[in-house]
Amino acid sequence: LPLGERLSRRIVDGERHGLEGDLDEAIASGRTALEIINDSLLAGMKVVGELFGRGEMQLPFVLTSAEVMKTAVAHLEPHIEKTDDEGRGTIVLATVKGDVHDIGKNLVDIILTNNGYTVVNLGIKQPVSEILRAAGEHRADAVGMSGLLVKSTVVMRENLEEMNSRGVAADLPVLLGGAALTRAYVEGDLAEIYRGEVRYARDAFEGLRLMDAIMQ
Ligand code: B1M
Repeated sequence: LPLGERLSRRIVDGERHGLEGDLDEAIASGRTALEIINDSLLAGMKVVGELFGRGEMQLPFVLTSAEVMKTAVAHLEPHIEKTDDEGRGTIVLATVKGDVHDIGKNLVDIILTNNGYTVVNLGIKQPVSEILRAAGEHRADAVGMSGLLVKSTVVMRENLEEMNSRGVAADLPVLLGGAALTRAYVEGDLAEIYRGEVRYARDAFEGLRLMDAIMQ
């Protein structure tokens, strides 16, 4: 198999043996770390999601694929382009209550951190109380919530309502991302509810663009 397809295949098969060698070869061939992540690794994760969704892959194998994905991203991280800027702003980032998916959130962390933002990454299954506590403690310029489950879209709405009732919305722009969300839901329905700014980020790069806009 060509190298790109081999890397996708490694994610689907959860095959870690020889992974680092293939990643080094891809870098040496002139592909950037982000191209490798976007074109090969995420393509593999997409197949995993489709197989799982069709009942053709069992959960433990999905978990193994996710672990190989994380190993690959960690191996590539030193190669990801970095700006010299620092202190461009602070964002508190979390996967919402009830949701364990964190690969996308951690990519957002890497992209923002490498572009000069301070990211307070709280991890997974975070209740809104914890997110707001951290936002206060770190004087965050924005809050980013990730969630991949359909029920996480409901949790996000409840979180925004809680932020309204605590009176913090006007000062706390919110970025939302994750596979179960749509732009129409976030920038239509949720924007109507939230008494501050709430925006949808399709991917980590849109998260960066939105953060840049917030800080302007
Ligand atoms: Co789960 N899972 N999973 N899973 N899983 C999905 C989400 C699912 C769509 C699979 C499917 O059925 N086809 C489905 C959800 C269905 C639904 O809600 N309607 C599902 C399910 C059902 C479940 C369980 C309930 C299964 C079970 O237990 N029976 C369970 C949930 C547990 C829980 O959360 N309470 C579960 C568990 C798991 C694993 C633990 C095995 C593993 C996660 C491991 C981990 O993250 N550490 C896992 C995985 C890997 C997936 C799929 C296959 C892949 C997700 C992924 O990492 N994608 C997923 C299928 C899919 O998404 N279609 C699936 C790659 C990642 C880079 O993409 O996170 O979307 P993503 O991030 C993108 C953008 O969305 C965006 O940027 C990234 C790209 O640049 N983005 C942001 C994300 N967050 C952002 C935040 C931002 C900005 C952009 O700003 C704040």
